[in-house]
Amino acid sequence: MPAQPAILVARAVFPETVERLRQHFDVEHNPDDTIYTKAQLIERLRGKAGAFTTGSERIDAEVLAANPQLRVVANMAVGYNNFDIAACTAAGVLATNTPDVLTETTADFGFALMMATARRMAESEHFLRRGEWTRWAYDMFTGSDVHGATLGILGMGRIGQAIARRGALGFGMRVIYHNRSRLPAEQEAPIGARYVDKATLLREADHLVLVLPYSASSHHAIGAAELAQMQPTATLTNVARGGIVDDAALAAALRERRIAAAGLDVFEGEPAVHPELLTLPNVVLTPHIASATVATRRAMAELAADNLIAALTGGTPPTPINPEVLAGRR
Ligand code: 8YV
Repeated sequence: MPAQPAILVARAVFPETVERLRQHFDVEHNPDDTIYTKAQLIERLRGKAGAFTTGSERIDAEVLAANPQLRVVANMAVGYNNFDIAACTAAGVLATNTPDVLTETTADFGFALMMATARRMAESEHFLRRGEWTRWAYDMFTGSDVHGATLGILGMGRIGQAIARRGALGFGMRVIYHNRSRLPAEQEAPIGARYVDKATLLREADHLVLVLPYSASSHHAIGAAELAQMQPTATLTNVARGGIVDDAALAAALRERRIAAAGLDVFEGEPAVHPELLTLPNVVLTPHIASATVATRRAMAELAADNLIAALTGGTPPTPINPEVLAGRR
């Protein structure tokens, strides 16, 4: 029997997924869940035809040049800012991600984080746990309404639209959005979404939610200048990527109450968190868990495995990022 292709599963993942991959490949996996340095990643990839990666593995020209035998990198994430796609394509390496399977779960979490931020749920819970709740007061933890408010979405892709649906159809919110391109009218109509320029979005949103991909052009899309355009009563929620928000500028705006509150699931330089954010009461902080339900993480792992298996066994990978690589192989 010919030897099976070798692959690296770069982070710990469901044992069932590793078992499934073993039916097709000679698998090196990482049950200790070590986060590899670049040198370690290069070393582990030696002789591997494929890699199962997560956001913590950066696949760039150097990693690819050191491993010319590599044919596919399958990310267990919809975001792929950890991949240099141009370098992958130039090296003839197929890159894949996991869209769709996490859309609704991530939208649930984005909406929940926005609500927790508007209604001060974390701050009031901490107050209660500290034993400071001794009586009712008319203005105790008064926040801002979500129902009927203006929901602003920056980045109206699949997840942005799913959050907009929740706001419009479930909470009677007025939806405004800004995106690289405007949605077709038939997608705007059911949720009454109005396309606006970025300045209008910043000025009019009561609750601004960020759901855009991270790239050089979205780096610090929300910085001091943008925060200054928001209403002092507004909230900001980020379930996209760290680096889209200038966390130091956000901490200053929250400290000076130039915006009311923020909800953050992602951070610049995570898992490190800007130290001032940790000291502020008006920010809800979660550790990059928007896609974290058991069912969705399983679906993400399975889709990454589907891509890897198809790419290395002559099938059609379901969710390629650079399908031109496949066309070039035929
Ligand atoms: C992942 C995510 O958990 O899919 C994404 O883009 O941010 C999360 O769902 C994370 O990237 C780990 O790969």
